[in-house]
Amino acid sequence: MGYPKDLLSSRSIIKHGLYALITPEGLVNNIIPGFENCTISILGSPRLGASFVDYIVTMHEGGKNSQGYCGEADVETFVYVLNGKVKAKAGEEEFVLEDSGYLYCPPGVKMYLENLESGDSRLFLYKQKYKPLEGKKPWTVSGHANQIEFRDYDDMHNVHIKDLLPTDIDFDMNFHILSFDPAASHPFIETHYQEHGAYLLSGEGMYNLDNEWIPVKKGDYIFMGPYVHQAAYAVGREPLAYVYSKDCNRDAS
Ligand code: UGY
Ligand code: MN
Repeated sequence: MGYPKDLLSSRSIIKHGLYALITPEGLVNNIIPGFENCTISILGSPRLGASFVDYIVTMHEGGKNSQGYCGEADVETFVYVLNGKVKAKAGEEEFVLEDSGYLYCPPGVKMYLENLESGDSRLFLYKQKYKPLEGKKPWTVSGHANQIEFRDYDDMHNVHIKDLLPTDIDFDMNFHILSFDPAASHPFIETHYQEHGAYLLSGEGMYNLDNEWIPVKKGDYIFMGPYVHQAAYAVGREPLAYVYSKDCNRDAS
């Protein structure tokens, strides 16, 4: 995307272990072995204090990862298509993902991606070490978020949420989309054990991080570490919406 890059300003804020706002102007290209014809930036990672890794991936024409991504016995992966069209495989199972399409690969299953566009496709990619639970095993999940109905968030009619993965105890995390109508807000400032990595899909707003109100907008990425104060309200004419991960279904450790 054509974000202006200059030496005079940056909206990014980095507080290791606590939170980070990573804006698109400062992103650089990172080579990830196995990805061909792709421009990739690592966002949240253990170096920032996250227990997961998030990436923004631009797959150019012919972009693919022929050897497959991850597949280790204890690593789960998730991909969300921001725009474009990709062939995505979980092992041998094949899916075609267009805008808002996503795929979750359980531990031990490699993720294969191939751009089907003659231009670019843009993806939000995630991996995390899976926390096992005796007798339980998550499974491959795919869908398109824009085919899932929103429900009211916390009994509020102007804030909406949808879950992208099953809520079964087998899963140790979920991806959600949270959307605030213009002027809507969280009902309170949250402080909780779980972490988030959030990619802003639309709109503009103010985000409270560690009790500071910070302007944010479409294209920004936010890492929220455990317990950090967090809340948002939308400004402007479009809903403020983001896709984000949240760990769940496991005891504190
Ligand atoms: O699910 C959540 O914890 C979510 N409400 N957090 C957030 O939007 N920062
Ligand atoms: Mn939260």
